[in-house]
Amino acid sequence: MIERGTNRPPGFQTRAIHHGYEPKKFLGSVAPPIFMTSTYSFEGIADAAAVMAHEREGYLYGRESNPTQALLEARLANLEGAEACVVLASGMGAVGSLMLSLLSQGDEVVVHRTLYSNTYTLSRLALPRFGIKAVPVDLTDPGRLDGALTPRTRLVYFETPVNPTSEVIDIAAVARRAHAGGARVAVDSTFASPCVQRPIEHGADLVLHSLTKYINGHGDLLGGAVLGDAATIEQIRGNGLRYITGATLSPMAAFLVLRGMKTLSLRMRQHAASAAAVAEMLAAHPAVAWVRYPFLAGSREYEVAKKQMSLGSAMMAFGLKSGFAGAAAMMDRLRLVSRAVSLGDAESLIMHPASLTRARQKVYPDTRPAEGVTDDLIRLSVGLEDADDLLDDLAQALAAV
Ligand code: 7XF
Repeated sequence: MIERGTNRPPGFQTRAIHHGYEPKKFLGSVAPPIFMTSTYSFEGIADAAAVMAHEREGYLYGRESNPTQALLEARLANLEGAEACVVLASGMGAVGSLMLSLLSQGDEVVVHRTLYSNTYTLSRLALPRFGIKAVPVDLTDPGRLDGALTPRTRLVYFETPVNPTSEVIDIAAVARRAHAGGARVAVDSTFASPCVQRPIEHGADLVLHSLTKYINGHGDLLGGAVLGDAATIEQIRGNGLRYITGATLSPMAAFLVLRGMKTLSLRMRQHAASAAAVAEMLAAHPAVAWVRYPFLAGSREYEVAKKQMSLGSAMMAFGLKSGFAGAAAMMDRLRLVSRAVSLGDAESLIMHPASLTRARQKVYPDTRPAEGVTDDLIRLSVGLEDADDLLDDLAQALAAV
């Protein structure tokens, strides 16, 4: 029998609903207010000076901070186990603000060879324009990091699980090696959410999220976050957000993310249960050549994932024996699963990166598939529909190929 008392710290789900908010400070309002303001007034010049010097709590201007954002930041930091958080207008707003705040001309950043397509493009095309060298390494083998680190390496940057391959990277093993070489580690944990994986507990210095995905969970806004130690987060807010990107999250979006987060652990449990059923069905299907899902028993991913993820989340990659053409044919037959980019929504979403990349090249000739993204790769974000309905839809679409 567990003794009930008042000393036990509240659990994840309780904190996702309550942390950082006291209704009595806001006329008893159980839902937090949305502060729709671009600027803040002061009693006098001395008062303004006190706020600017962080001697009294207060706000100056909406590009830098807002009380609704501040609540979201406090709650996300608490859930992630980070000292501080800054929220931004999108996941790319977070990636760009982080890179441009922490890296300077002559610096090097080691990146996993496969990244979300626009982070990949940032590392390949944008950072070199500013004299920052991005060095791609296959971090699924953490030992490869040693040969890539130089005295100029400031940062080791990767996603886990990786977009779109669903590879899993050993956070603790990479962090040990990076720290020994004097570099910091930033992990984009978007595919997992803090409910499933908290990279700081495994040695990462900084964590990024696209709030657009699981954390908001309802596919109705864009947002991003960077979490870590207070000094670095202040640097990203004070440089990146304030005068480099200006990528501010709107107060309305901050409110909606707070609302979505109340059900984060409920959703992740359902996402993961359905995804496991789908991954097993795909792995056993005669038309399917391969499946990668972090919690697929017996896989390389699972050996690493079980050390750092409490659930498998719901992102998977698979390929059909009929390759590129088969992927297109199968996807066109789906009735319930939506053909759409993005992930982590209530709706199941499926995409085929190779055909999207080919189409994009007509408008952006510089577009390249990230290394490791094969022509046959199909990426599936398993949603919250009844698992049986998803299994039926996938089975009927696969039956024809
Ligand atoms: O700027 P966004 O909120 O869309 O976030 C960018 C981003 C950053 N990191 C990861 C691991 C991501 O997956 C994303 C966005 N990915 C979506 C996707 O892969 O479908 C974007 C649709 S093109």
